[in-house]
Amino acid sequence: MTDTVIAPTTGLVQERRLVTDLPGPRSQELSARRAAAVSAGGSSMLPVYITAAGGGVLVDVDGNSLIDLGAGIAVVSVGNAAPRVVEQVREQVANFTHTCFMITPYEGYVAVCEALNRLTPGRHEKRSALFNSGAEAVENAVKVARAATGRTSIVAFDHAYHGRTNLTMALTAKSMPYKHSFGPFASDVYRAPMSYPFRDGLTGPEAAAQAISIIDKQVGGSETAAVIIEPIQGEGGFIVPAPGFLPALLDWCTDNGVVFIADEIQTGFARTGAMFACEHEGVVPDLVTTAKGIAGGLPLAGLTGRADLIDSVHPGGLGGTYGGNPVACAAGLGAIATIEELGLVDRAGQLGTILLDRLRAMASRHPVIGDVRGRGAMVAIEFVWPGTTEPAADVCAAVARAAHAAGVVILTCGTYGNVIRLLPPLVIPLDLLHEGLDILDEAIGAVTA
Ligand code: PLZ
Repeated sequence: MTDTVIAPTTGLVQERRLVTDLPGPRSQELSARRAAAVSAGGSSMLPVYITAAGGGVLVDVDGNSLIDLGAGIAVVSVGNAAPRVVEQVREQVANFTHTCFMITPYEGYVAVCEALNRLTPGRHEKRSALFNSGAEAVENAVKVARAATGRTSIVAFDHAYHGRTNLTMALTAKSMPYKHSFGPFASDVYRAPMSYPFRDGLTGPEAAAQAISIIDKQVGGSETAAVIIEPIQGEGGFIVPAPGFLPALLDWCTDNGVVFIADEIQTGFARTGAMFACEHEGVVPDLVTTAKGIAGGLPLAGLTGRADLIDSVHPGGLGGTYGGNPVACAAGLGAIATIEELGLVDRAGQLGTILLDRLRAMASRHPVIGDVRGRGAMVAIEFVWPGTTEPAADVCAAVARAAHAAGVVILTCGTYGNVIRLLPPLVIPLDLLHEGLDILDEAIGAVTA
C-alpha cells in the first residue's frame, strides 16, 4: 500500500535507532533522581526519558529513537507536536493563557464545542461542556444524567475503564491497580456483563439480553439514570462487542428513559476508522465523553450530547477553574483541523487493514495468540495458553519487554493482563509500522520458542 498521507510533520528522522541498551545511562540517572522525588504510586512502563517526539518516533535523552505504537495511550493521534497544534498553541499562549471560562469567556471554548456538536454522532440539537481530563468528563456525564432524569443509579460493564477519581473508580471494573485499597467507592453504581465474543461466545443480541435482564432485575429500568459504556473497551482489553450488542442496549435505554452515555475517550477522534466508534454500529448516544485524541496531547476533555439533557442542569452546576483552558482549546482546534485536513479517519482505516492482516498472519504461526481484534488503528492480540482460552499474562509481559528492549513502544492491557494493544499515531510512516510489527512478531517467536 502506498503511503498516502503524511510525514513531514516533524524534523525528526523517522527511524528506529538504538545507540544504548534501554534504558540508557542518562535515563537511568533520571530514574534515580525520580525515585527520590516522585511518588512511587505512579509507575512508568518503559522508563526511558523523552526529549522529542513526532510522526512515529520518540527520541530519548540518550539519543535512542523508538517506534511509537502507543501514541501516549491514544492521545497523539495527529502526531506529537503536530504542526497545526504547535502553531495554534503558540499563538494562543502568547495572547493570553487563562481567564477562566466561568469568569470571562473566549471564542476558542465556543469553537471547540461547535466542533464537538458537529462531529459527534447524530444530527439532533446538541450542547457541550469542556473539562481537563477524561475522568472529569465522565463525572460530569453522570451529573447531567442524574439531574436530567431525577434518578441516581448508574450501570457500567465488566472490564470497563472510566478513570481514577472516586466516582470513576466505582465505574471502573478492575481492582488492581486502579481501585485496590482506595475505597469506599461512590454508591449507586451497578455492573452488567459485557459482550466479549472471544470469551462468551454469544451473539450481540444474546449478550445484550443477558445484560438487560441483569439490569432489569438488579437495578430496574425506572431507577436507572444512565448506562455508560465504551463502544470498544480500552484498558479492559480492546474488547469489541459482538454486532448488535450496542444497538440493543441503546433501544432498552430509550424504552426506559435511561441516558445512554458512550465513553469515547479512547475510541474517539478518528482512532477506529470512524470519527467516533459508535458510528460503526449506527448508534447515536444521548451523551458522549471525549478526551485523549481531541487535542494532540494537551489536557482537554468534552461532554457532548442532547441539548435537552445537558441544558437541564442549573446555571453554575458544571464548571471548574481550568476546564476548556484557552491553550488547550487552541490545541483542540489544531488537532481537529489536522484530522480533517489529513483525512485521518480514512488513514486509521488503512492502518487497521495492515494491522489486522499482519496480526492474523502472526496468529496463524503463533498458537499463543488466541484472538486478534479491533477496528482501525485500535487493535490487539490476546495471549492464551495454546488450545485453551486461559490467559497467558506472563507471555504477554515477556513479549512486551522484548519489544521494548528492541526499541518499540507497545502497550499491554486487559482484565487478565494478557493483551497487547496497538494504537499508533495515525501519522506514523508505514515502513515504521511494519518494522514495529516485524519486531513484535520476532518477540513472540523468541518468547515462545
Ligand atoms: N475513559 C475509556 O480510556 C483513560 C488511562 C490509563 P483520563 N484511559 C487511560 C491509566 O492507567 O490511568 C480513559 C479511558 C476511558 C476514561 C478514561 C480516563 O481518562 O484523561 O485518564 O482521566
